[in-house]
Amino acid sequence: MKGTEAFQELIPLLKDQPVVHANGYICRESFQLQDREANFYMIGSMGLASSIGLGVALCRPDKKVIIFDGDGNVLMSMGTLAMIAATAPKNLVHIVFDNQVYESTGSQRSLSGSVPLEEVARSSGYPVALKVSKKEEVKPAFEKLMNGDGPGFLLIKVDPVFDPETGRVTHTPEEIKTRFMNALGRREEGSRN
Ligand SMILES: Cc1ncc(C[n+]2csc(CCOP(=O)(O)OP(=O)(O)O)c2C)c(N)n1
Ligand SMILES: [Mg+2]
Repeated sequence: MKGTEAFQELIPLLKDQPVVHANGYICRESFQLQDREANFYMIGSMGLASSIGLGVALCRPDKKVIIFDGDGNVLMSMGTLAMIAATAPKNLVHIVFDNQVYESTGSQRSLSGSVPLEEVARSSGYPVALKVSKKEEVKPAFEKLMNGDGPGFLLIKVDPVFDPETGRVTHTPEEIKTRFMNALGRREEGSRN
């Protein structure tokens, strides 16, 4: 499955959930397919989508929060897997597009070919950690995580074939932040924190 195909499977399944994106092609693909106010694009620093997503999930237990991550991003911030597992927000779904390379910077090989990230997540303490590699497996795995208690982890194995013609996110960081905060809106009555 191509990386783009994995996004094409997932994006139509989104409703109004906040989705925090890792940098590079993860942002670019999602932005091209469907820009959403509830998308937070981390267009700068690598490795931080998971900790931003964790923060949003802890602050907003009334919402299911989704992270779109990359293998290089996860490997860079592996400690965040432990932090997510230890804080254990039930409303967090962590999805990793694993193409086994740092594709956004020229397809240098990452370590995810020999380090099974779903096993790292499972042994860190994520209650559910799934791995899929076929297009038709993406939707059922995503729905299982969305319908159950998290934190849930989904590793999607994809071929390293993002299209370099895919445009970049055109919003400024300030616009991204303001839109995202507006989309999150008010906390519902009775929510914690
Ligand atoms: C702190 C930091 N280091 C390096 C970079 C450069 N950089 C941007 S995207 C990227 C690769 C990300 O790899 P991965 O998460 O596997 O996503 P892919 O590009 O393969 O979709 C790198 C090295 C950066 N933006 N920030
Ligand atoms: Mg990658």
